[in-house]
Amino acid sequence: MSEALEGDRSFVDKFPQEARIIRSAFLSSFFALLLGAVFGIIQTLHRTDVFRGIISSTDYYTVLTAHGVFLVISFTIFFLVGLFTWALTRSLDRPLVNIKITWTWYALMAIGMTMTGVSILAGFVSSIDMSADVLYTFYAPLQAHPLFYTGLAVFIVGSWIAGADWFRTFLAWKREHPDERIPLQTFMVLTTMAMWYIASSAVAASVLIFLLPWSLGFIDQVNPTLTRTLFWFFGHPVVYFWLMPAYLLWYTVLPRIAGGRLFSDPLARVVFVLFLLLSTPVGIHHQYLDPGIAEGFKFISMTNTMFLLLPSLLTAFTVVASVEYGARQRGGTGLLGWLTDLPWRKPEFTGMMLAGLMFAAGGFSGMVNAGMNINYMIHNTIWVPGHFHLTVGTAVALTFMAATYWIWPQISNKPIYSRTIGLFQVVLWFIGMALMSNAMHAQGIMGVPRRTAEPEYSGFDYPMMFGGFEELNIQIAIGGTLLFVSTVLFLGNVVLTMGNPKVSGLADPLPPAISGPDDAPQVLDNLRLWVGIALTLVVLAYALPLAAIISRGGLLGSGVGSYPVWLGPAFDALVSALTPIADGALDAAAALVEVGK
Ligand code: HAS
Ligand code: CU1
Repeated sequence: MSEALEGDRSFVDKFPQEARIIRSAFLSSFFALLLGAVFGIIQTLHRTDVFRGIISSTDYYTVLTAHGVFLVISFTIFFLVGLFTWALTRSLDRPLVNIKITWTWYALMAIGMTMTGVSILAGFVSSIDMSADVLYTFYAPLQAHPLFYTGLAVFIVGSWIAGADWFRTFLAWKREHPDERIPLQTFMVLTTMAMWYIASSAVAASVLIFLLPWSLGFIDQVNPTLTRTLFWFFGHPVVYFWLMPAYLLWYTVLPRIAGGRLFSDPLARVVFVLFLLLSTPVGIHHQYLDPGIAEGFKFISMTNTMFLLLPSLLTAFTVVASVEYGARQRGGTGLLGWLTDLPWRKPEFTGMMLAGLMFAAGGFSGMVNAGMNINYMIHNTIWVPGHFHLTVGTAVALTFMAATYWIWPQISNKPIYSRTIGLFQVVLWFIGMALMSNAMHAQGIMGVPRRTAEPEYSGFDYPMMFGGFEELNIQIAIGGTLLFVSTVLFLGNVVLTMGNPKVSGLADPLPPAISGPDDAPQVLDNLRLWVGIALTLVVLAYALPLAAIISRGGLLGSGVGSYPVWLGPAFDALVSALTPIADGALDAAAALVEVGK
């Protein structure tokens, strides 16, 4: 198996060109993290009325858009492309097919994100006629400057080329190893990217067909329900696009750090296949309160969402079992006594474990969100930001930071500047997030709205006693401040690490799973089959709702007809060109029938 052949040479010794691109992707990701953190602390202090002197209320939405886009699109996806490049190259034990293509997609993503970022930040400068205060869920009726949408399109195309780069490299490997099972990390990369192609197609269509032409003035209006639905078609699976790299780390790296091995390779494959199948046909669970979508479609989406809990519940089992195996290898005993035999002093271990622990809580608030009737209580309240700061904001972000302490030395040959600061930083994140997200959930149940600069509406009194609105605001402000400090410590540690001298001997090869790929049924590796089923499920879940939305509201909104004006003549021309062909075919068929008689 190529997975086991790494020896003592670190990743950068073996693949210096790939290591460079991975470092670049990580640094882009960390730069976005810095920007996101700055906007995060500004809005926390503003919202909670601790300090409202930095921005005006109207700038709040520019801050919120910058915070969201830089963190959930830029920080996460740049980290993902770096991590996947590492995982694929490492597990196939071969370089990428053409490093020029690799630099091309990286450049496209960087240029695209810069365009989008500039259009958002321009919103702060009143003398520039450009803004993009549309939040990271950029559907109509909010409208951004064309630069925002163009940048996003370029960024997404970059990510598509990245996927193609990895698929091509895999196919080259397959030709050299026709009889081998797909290495686990590569399997995870490929299934995640297959899911991403399906999911991102809808948002690309929404941007290119509707939002960009609308913002350029080519069309006067769009159908808001349609752009919302296309956004959420993408908007739910994108959360697994953030989560699956974290799962890759939990499955393949965390057991190693714990001193053990992955419990079951086949189960890990099943989990990634389930995500490929089920991530997309559930997006309507973000639209339970939208008018214009029939209850029945919402119910189907809810049912699919409940099935989608399965891969995460399987993950909770497999990852904890693998960590327990590691602890017992290190001499751990007892029902829970083994927990004390784990390497809690390692920031990479403690960070990932705390991320997992918080994800258990985030998963439960996700289950609450997913129930149609309970959702009515928490939708559009600050409960929802509470939920996603546990999931993307901790399960994913804290795992990425923790993993950096393990992976960075291997892609640079430089030891981490301070592992003690690293440990302090990950624990600080956990404490900060426990305070902030718990208080957000509690305020949400009181009805405190999300996405609101000053949530104290006049004439509406929130409970003020202990555990009430004011006290929870203090928890949010303290929590948010701790998170900001934690981010600064993380980034400072990375920068100081880059200044360290190079050393050798930092390789940390990954061991094979206890139950290896040969125990997994061959059909699991049949990606064509799974993509086929995934597409079928998407059609089943979305064909009717989309048809209903378009037939009721028109492609471009009511009163504009069901398709753009220029499509009318084009359609007529197509019909008149096809009619003779169809007539000819009918005549031929009739003749054939005659002959057959
Ligand atoms: Fe969610 C809203 C439902 C997971 C992110 N979600 C959001 C939004 C975001 C987001 C960003 O159904 C807001 C969007 C917006 O701006 O409007 N979500 C779910 C469900 C899950 C779920 C059912 N969400 C995620 C993940 C995210 C994420 C993952 C990011 C990465 N979410 C919803 C719904 C809404 C929603 C509704 C709409 C709400 C509304 O009304 O607006 C599930 O996938 C969760 C399954 C997870 C579990 C947990 C398993 C536990 C594990 C831990 C293992 C432990 C370890 C450590 C390793 C069942 C795997 C052990 C440690 C020791 C010490 C022993
Ligand atoms: Cu969702």
